[in-house]
Amino acid sequence: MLTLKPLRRFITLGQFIIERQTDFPYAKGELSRLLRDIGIAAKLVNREVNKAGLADILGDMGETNVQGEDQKKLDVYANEQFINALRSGGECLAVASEENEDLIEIESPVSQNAKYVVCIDPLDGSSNIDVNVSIGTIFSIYRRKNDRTGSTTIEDFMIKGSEQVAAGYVIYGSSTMLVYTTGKGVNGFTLDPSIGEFCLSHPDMKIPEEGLLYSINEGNYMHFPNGVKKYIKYCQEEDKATNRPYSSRYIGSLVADFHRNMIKGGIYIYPSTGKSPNGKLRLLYEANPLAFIAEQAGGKASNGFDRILDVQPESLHQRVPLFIGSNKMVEKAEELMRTFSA
Ligand code: AHM
Ligand code: MG
Repeated sequence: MLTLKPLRRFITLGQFIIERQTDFPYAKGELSRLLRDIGIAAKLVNREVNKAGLADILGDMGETNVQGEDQKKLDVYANEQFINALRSGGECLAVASEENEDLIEIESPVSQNAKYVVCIDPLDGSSNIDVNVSIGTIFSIYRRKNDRTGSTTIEDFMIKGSEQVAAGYVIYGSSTMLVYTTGKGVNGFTLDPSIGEFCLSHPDMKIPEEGLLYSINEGNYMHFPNGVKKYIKYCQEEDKATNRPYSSRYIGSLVADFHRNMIKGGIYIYPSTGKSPNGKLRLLYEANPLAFIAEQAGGKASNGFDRILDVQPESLHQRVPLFIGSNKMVEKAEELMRTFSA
């Protein structure tokens, strides 16, 4: 008699979201649908990202000079896809995007009862597109305060990161992954191109407490605060007990640097520099969502002194210094910041 081996069950993103729906405080399926909409847009963006290098030979960018124009178009394309998905999904009231100066209010008949606002960097690290290096999407979801009615304003976005209800990123890399949290741990899904589904591949992700990698653009060294200079020296010093020197790894694509450090253990730093006193990265759609994920995975995210998730936003495109990754490494960097850069 033929005995069938039990099939290993694979779980798609859609199934997982539905199974976990009861974890959410409001459990009416709205947040699940919002996450599903983001997953769908991510697949469309992934399809175009994978074709980026073909733009020249296929000529699908028309008569424009593809160099430079091409990567810009992919940014715009990603922005449009995410906004369209959120608009037609009906669960989102307004979007703050890196690509748009002002917030985008969603006025659609299906969004009358929407309760969520979304912050998004549709295609981060886009200068890496034309050299075929990983790029990403980062998103953050808030529930609008109950007592507010009428049109959405900037006020609806001036909420501390600690109040995010969900956050995630998509990495378009050697494979494409979607990683997200709703405050109950972090789960990662890899896109299986043969079936076009994100499948659970990294359940309950954890950042190692300690790591051996540090990621920072050392070209800006001269302009770093003293605390950061001391931390870099600390990473480079020889010490067998703590496995130093650490290795330096910097892709220049935040999602990719963060993702690698989350899996292997490490720290990513974009500090203030002489030129930009608040660093380069944006609080609402870069630092906050990754900080939420880092904490949910057992790591830490700081501006060098304080928890990122406690920073009060004051504008949509506000910048913030970012120290993020393995708990012990961020703690050490904070200690040196307090001692040498307070
Ligand atoms: P972007 O939003 O314009 O793409 O800029 C953000 C990117 C991050 O992905 C990356 O970590 C950082 O900028 C790299 O900046 P730098 O080239 O100054 O090191
Ligand atoms: Mg960005």
